[in-house]
Amino acid sequence: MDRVGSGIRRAIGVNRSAVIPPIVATVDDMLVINAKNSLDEGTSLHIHGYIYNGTSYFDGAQMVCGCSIAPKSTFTYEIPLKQAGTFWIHGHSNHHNVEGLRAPLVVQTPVGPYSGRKELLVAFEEWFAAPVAMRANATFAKLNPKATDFPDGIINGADARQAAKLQLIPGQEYRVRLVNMASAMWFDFAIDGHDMSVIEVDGILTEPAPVRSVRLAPAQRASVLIRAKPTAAWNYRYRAKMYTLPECANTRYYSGSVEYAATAPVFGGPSVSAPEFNDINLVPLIREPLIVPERSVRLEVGAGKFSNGLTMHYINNITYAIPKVPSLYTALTTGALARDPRVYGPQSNALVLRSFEKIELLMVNYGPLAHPMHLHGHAFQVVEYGFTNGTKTVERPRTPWPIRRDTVTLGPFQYVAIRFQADNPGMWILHCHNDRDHYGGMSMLVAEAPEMLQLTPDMPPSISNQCTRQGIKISGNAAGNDGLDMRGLPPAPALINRVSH
Ligand SMILES: [Cu+2]
Repeated sequence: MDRVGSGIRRAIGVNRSAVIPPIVATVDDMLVINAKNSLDEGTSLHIHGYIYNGTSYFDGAQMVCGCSIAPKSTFTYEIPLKQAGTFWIHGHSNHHNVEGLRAPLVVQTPVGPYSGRKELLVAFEEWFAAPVAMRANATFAKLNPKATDFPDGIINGADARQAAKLQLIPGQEYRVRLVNMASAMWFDFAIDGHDMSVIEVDGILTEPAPVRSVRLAPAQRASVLIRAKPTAAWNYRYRAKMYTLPECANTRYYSGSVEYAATAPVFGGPSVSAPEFNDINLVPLIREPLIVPERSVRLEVGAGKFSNGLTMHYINNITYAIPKVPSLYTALTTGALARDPRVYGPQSNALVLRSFEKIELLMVNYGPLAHPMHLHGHAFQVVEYGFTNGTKTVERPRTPWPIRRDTVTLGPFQYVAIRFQADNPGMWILHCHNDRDHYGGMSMLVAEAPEMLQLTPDMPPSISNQCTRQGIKISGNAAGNDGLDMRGLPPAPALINRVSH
């Protein structure tokens, strides 16, 4: 069905609704999702930002931590909600995320530094008119968004041009949760005439940081505190700017009503003055000292022509392709070889981490487009932003306790350094959250402590049942063979030349 705009294409909904309502839960709840796949292809669900400690098989990344849910079958996710904060659930198979299989997940905590406030939720999405397959095939010949390919904005499930109003009660303090569920669009959010302080990014609480507006890359979340006016004399507007990085001429400006009283006039004065938003300046409430890495791994992302004739995305010259055996089963069934990155196949682009290793990933982008890079299984420290073309100085946290988050902007001609400790055994995927880049191959396997995974208790039988139902092997290397024999898998195509976009 056509959600917004002029294009007619498939949208994936849930329970016969194209708009999937937010899920609101309390920390320590058990989230049970009884999923029935009515599609004619496999699907899976991922809670973005959840670390799935001990339950990595529920992470949902297709052919990484298990198989997708077979068509016309059912699968139950049981996820203990250990992390409070603002998250979202989305499809992690095929292109189901950009086809609309996505919803906010708010995990509240009854006691906490910012608990007890009234809450509002503003969820952003974009909707491309062109069918997903067409966009994916057109790939990468012209990645710069053109007018015909620029999406419409969606705010709280509705056309952003008629954005939902936010209702405020005078004198109250509000926590406004912001979720960017878009694939390619950045969103800035601001409210006219109100002071606003960031208190959360990506499920990590922060010291209150006054800002003029909040910037959300695709897949990022934030919470802001706002104090409602003492009287209902005026109504106000909130502002949402939807754009690509770098910005192009199609940037869209949306606004909605911040309403105190139905009949009050709209305040037209200037916005508040506050610092610009920059996530590296945020200080987490729960401080973890700067990690001193034992190893720094450089990851260069980009796009290029490959020897198979296609233009695809890569990390370190490898364009990701899913293996024949889910990587988790490879880790569980190959013994000591599970620590050899080659066992995960020529296109898994595996980085094997030792248990509790302190690691730095230095992500480098020589291209002119931005990539929202996301790592499953961790909230990582953001320790440095800088430019690869030497145009600007580097930015580092102003404190010894860097902000942590799960998605970071790798800007045009920029690098970003992130650090984390390998304390969460699992087969995690690191990927660009722009759907087109992700499925173009800008993705890699972070095989974290496979030897620890081999010691963990058995998985629920429902995990392997989904594989066997679809004829997918659950043992052996990426090709389903013994040792490093990759017969049956295509060899990784070689990068011929980089393309500039
Ligand atoms: Cu990207």
